[in-house]
Amino acid sequence: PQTIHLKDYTPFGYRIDSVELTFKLHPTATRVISKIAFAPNPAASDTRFFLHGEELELISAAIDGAPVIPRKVEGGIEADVPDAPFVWEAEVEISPETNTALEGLYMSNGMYSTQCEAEGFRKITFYPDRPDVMAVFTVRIEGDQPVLLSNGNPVERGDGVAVWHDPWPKPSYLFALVAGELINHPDSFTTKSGKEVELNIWVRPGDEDKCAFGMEALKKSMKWDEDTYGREYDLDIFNIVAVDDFNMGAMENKGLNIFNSSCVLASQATSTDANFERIEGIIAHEYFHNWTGNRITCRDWFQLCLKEGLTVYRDQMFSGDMRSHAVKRIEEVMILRARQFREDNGPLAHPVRPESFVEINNFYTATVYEKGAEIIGMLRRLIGDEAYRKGCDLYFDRHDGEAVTIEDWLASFEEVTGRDLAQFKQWYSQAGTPRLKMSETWEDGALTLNFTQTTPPTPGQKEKNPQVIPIAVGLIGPNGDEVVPTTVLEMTEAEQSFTFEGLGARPVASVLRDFSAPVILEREIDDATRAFLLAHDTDPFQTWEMGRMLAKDTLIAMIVRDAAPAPAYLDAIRAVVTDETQDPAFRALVFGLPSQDDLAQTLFDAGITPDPQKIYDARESLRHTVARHLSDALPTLFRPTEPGTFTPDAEGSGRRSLSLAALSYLALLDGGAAATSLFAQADNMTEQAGALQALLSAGLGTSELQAFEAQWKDDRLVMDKWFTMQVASAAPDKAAEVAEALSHHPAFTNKNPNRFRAVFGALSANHAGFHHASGAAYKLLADQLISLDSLNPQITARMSGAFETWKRYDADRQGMIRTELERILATPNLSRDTTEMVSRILS
Ligand code: BAL
Ligand code: ZN
Repeated sequence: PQTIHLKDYTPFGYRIDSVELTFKLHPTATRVISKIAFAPNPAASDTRFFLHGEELELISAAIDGAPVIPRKVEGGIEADVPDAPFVWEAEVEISPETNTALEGLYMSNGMYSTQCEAEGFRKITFYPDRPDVMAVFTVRIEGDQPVLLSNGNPVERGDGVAVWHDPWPKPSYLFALVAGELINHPDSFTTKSGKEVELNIWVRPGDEDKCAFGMEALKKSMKWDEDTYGREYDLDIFNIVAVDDFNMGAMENKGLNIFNSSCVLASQATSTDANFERIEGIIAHEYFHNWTGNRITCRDWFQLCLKEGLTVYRDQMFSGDMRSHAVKRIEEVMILRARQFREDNGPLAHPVRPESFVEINNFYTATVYEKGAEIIGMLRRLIGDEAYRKGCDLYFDRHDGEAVTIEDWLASFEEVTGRDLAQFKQWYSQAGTPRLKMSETWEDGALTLNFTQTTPPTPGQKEKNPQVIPIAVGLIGPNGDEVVPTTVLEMTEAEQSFTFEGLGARPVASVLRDFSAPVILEREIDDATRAFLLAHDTDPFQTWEMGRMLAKDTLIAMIVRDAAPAPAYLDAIRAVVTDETQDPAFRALVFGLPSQDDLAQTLFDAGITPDPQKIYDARESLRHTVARHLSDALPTLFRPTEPGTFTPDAEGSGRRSLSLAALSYLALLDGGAAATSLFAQADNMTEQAGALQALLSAGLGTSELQAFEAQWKDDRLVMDKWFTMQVASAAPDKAAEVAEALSHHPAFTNKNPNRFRAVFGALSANHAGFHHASGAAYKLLADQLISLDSLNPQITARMSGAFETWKRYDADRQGMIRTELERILATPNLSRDTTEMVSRILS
């Protein structure tokens, strides 16, 4: 397969003045008729007329009305065209029903849906399928489905036909079409300039009672983007459609967002608090793309972070405003460390703006998304809120309707601040997580913080330069009062010191407040100082971090030295979780233990080969110790929601997360009595599933599992939870067996990405089970990936990332994983997606 390089970018030789598409829908023989007005692009030197096209049967083509036979070339067609404006017409046939890759136009439960990002439009018709070619589309859909949707505003609706016109120029990856028997949940929104917008969430019959929460989230997002970024919606209608078979979470197609049903359908009975929070965030994310992605898009796919990092940052801020910034920030850091740091530490490490790719679908990564968002947060921290908003305004004004680059984005901020952002730009080009080492000196009332930064080598990048690191610091006096409030130190050198003078007594430094940069802070700090900061720091991230460090050190000592759990940890955790003055959601986060994967990486970083079984045993042992240590407090902390009072907001969700955290410990002490009774009484999925989870993780719950299946067998999304919970809670020596058995369950299918992930995503997330010494889980996952690849390469490639940490482990495990990866790679006709991923993992 061909490698594509950022440095080779050249503009397309033609611009497009208009696109007219007609779809004559048929499950196996849909006809797509295109009429596209091209004109030579004066800014381009390459005049080759190449149109992408894959899996298309060409019926006819014409240029300015004269039939032509285009030349077939790799990935598409070529034709000789006039050196003046001309009209290209083509008719192609495609087969949505047999499209299991879920890219292009496909069928899901009898409805037609599309997914075009990144390069799916080329499976719909011949077209310059690249983000820098923006055009105005008119779409006619002919089909006997009652609902026929596309982008933009409706212009005609008749029997078996609908015409849509999108006045805003867009790249082909934002094209969408939906046709099916759907029911809408309607509403409306009046924009700040008084424009009335029709809103709809379209779902399959039976799901109409699961739309209200998503609709409220959409209206809040529309208002928030007006208030916070001055961005108003720009069409007469905004449609969201829920689709069961979908590779991603959701897609921001202009005016017609298509959602994985798991990311939009919500109800008290079927969705957990975590589902509600995620749905609110994803609805916001896709809506915010209307400006950051759609009105201003990416010049090429190397700039993916331009829209994704920025839009993730925007949805994070939105969720913080809707819920709690403190809790949200801690959750973001947990995700960043679990996914992005893990990626940065292994063979798949890549810059936020990669320099080459074989298959762009493999770069929708935690690095592009989450680290991309961290970069925006750092930029804002460095320049301040006011300059950030001014820079955004300038960016929107200057580039509306354009396809741009990271350089264009940064130039707006350089202009409003007068700063040179050249060094800052390295965050986009340099892969790897910087290690920030800190030491302190105290002399004559002055505290000096000495920092050094290094970034380890990553694939293709041996040498690293110093980054610009904003380090938010506060100082806490010996009596627990804050003597210096949060100050942002700007580190630009490999080694740099910062002094705070005029201090009466030696304070304790609270460093990297709010996780002000995506780095690993290495600092000599004893348990007493951690406990002090845990009790007195004004920064919620730091207090949580101190608790997490205490937990981690305790676990590492238990794993490495068979030590007993540290009293400092047990006392600290008791103090926080029983402190009624603190937010229950925050207390629940402090209650949580570091993941087994996190512990494995920590051991590896310390030069110790992680033993997954030992990690599992130590964590289980600590769970039992914590349960006994808090046995008096657990019954009070476990506070089920009063029947009939459930609300899916931050307050209710925080209360339940603390209560369920307590329940999972309680289940280790009371033989599952409290969890069994909650399972029977809960009137919401958070507590029903939470109770079942508590039982399963205490080795109980067999009859509840059966009852859960009997109750929910007809609800696909709830059944995904049923599949996941069993694999996630299986003992290390049983995980592969459980996953294998579930793969033969009549409700298992590898054609539905959610169901496949429910079982095999859970298997790879069950650390001790996946890495069990037998190698059974490695082999099972490889077997599954091999059979999935010919159906759905995107999901196969993504899930092969389960093996990305393989070099952490002992020689036996490495040998077994290598065998499986090589077996996958040797599969005849393996997709480009999976070939690239597995080759990178092996390299
Ligand atoms: N653009 C792909 C899905 C998302 O990030 O919104
Ligand atoms: Zn996005």
